[in-house]
Amino acid sequence: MVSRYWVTVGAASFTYRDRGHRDHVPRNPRDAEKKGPFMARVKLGSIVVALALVVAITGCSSSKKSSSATTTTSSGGVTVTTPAAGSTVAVTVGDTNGLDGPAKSMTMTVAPTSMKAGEITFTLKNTGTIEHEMVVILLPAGTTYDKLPVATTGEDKDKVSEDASVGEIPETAAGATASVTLNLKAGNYALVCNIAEHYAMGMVAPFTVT
Ligand SMILES: [Cu+2]
Repeated sequence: MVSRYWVTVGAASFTYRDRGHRDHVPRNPRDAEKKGPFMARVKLGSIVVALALVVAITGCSSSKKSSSATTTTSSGGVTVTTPAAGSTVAVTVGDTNGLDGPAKSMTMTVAPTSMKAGEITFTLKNTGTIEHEMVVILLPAGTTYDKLPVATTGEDKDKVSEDASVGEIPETAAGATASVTLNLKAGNYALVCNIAEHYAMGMVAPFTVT
C-alpha cells in the first residue's frame, strides 16, 4: 500500500515540475530565479516527504486502537494535521455456551466508547462459541441502548428493530475477526448483536459520536 502511494506521488511531482519550468522560465527570468526548477524540486521534495509521512501514519492506524489525539507533522514548511490512531473502535463479543449459557452470559465490550464524527472503523473479535454480529443503531430520541423494545412475534421475534441501523458487521464465526468502516454523524448509538435472543442475553453496548 505504501509503495503504491510512493509511485503515485513520484509521478505527480514530475508532472508538476515540468509545468513549473514551462510557466515560469520564459515569461520572467527573475521569477524563474525564485521559482525555477530547482526551487520547485526543493518544495516538491518537502511535499513528497510530508505525504509519505501521512501515508505511513495512515497505514499504521488500523493496528492501533487508542487515543483520539491528533498528530501534527511538519516537514520543510509543509504542515499536515491528521487524526492519529483515533479512528478504530475495538468491539469484542463472547459467550460461554451460546443460548444454552446462563442468562446475560453473552458479552459485548467496546473501546473506546466514544469517537469524533466521521470515518470510524469497527473491528469485531468473536471470542465466543457461536457466531455473532454487530449492528450499529442510531438511538432515536428518548431511547437508551439497554431498553430497546424487543419484538415478541413475527420473523423478527426476539430481536430489536434495525430501522435506525447505519451499518453492520454481519454474522462472524467463533474465533474470527471482521471489520467495517462507517461514516457516522454525532449521536448516541447502540452496538447490538441482533441474532435472535442475543440482545436480551446481554449483547449490546453504548457508543457515542461527538
Ligand atoms: Cu450474538
